[in-house]
Amino acid sequence: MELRKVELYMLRMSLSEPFETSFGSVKDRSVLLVRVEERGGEEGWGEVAAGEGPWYSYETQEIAVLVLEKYLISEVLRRKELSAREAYDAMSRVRGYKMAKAGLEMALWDLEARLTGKPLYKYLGGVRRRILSGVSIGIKKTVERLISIIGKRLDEGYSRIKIKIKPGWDVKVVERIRREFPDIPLQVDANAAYTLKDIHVLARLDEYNLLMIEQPLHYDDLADHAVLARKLRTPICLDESIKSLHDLKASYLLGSLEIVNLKPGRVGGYKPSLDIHDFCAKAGLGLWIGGMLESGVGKSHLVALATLPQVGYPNDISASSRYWERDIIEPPLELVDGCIEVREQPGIGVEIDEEALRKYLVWKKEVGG
Ligand code: OSB
Ligand code: MG
Repeated sequence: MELRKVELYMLRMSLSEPFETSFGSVKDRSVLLVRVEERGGEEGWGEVAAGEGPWYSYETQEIAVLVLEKYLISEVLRRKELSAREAYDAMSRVRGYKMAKAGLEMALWDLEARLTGKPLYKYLGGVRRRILSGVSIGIKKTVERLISIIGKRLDEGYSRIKIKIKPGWDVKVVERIRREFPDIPLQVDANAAYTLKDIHVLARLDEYNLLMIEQPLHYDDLADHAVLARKLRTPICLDESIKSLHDLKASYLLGSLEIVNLKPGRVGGYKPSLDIHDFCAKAGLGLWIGGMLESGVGKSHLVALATLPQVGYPNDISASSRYWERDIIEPPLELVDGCIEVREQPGIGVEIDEEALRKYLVWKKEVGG
């Protein structure tokens, strides 16, 4: 695959409702896209999952642009016969910056799949024609407001509800949800808001038949998660803590988790995601695909990843309309019987809605070439 150029697009989009987690609230969201083009003119698209500030991860969009421009794009451009599968290792001289790497690497996979005429999901080894779609709901002003939003999402047909929790917004909220909706598939995500001192609060969640508790403790603390896991019946799922296969192996040996929330952006792209997938399959760990409020470009990539065989829980991949009034892909992602149907067209299977792209565009630049 010989590349002709790499372009970065910065967009400014507006979420259809604010999203609040234990680390803050977002309403307007910048979106950073990577477009790669090969000699024959075929293109591939990727999205950098980093946020504007270093809250979920140390990575930010501004720094991702810098690292891509200064270090990563040149590593890829100077290798003439680079395949998508080799791209992650080709960037290994750069430590960290997984989200910047993933934006570029995943664009290359999209391009390579398009060149072979295959849908990306098949190219990755996926086996599903539809993926289970869950919805992640932020912290709300009141519990009653949350209850009404959950009701609306259930009416829309989502396969599972995830709510964000933090100290002071946890057991009472879950108790109220269970009173209203006793049997729905429900899970909680703390985004690292607790410590082992809160073990008694977290243990009370065991009463509510949750699918899992996601990232209750510090984003780097595998040991404390192992201690907590021994005290809880509810399975622990790790998100922030798993930045690589190395982290996953250590977590597995320690007993820190039973389930992995896999976000390709967090681990550096498809190559490391496939390695993590295969490890989960061998070790018998649960697996599902998480999200970062991506645009339709990023979400279409997540759909492809969610077709892999070990993925066994609903994913944080909701319909376009759950995030945006107007998404940037054609057609937008839609919910059908609690699922999103996987597209059979080449690559990620959707086209860029050029008019929407122009509407949201803040800047665009070509790098290298
Ligand atoms: O922790 O899973 C998370 C969004 C931004 C940053 C972190 C997380 C999330 C979500 C949203 O929960 C999932 C989605 O994209 O639907
Ligand atoms: Mg999470």
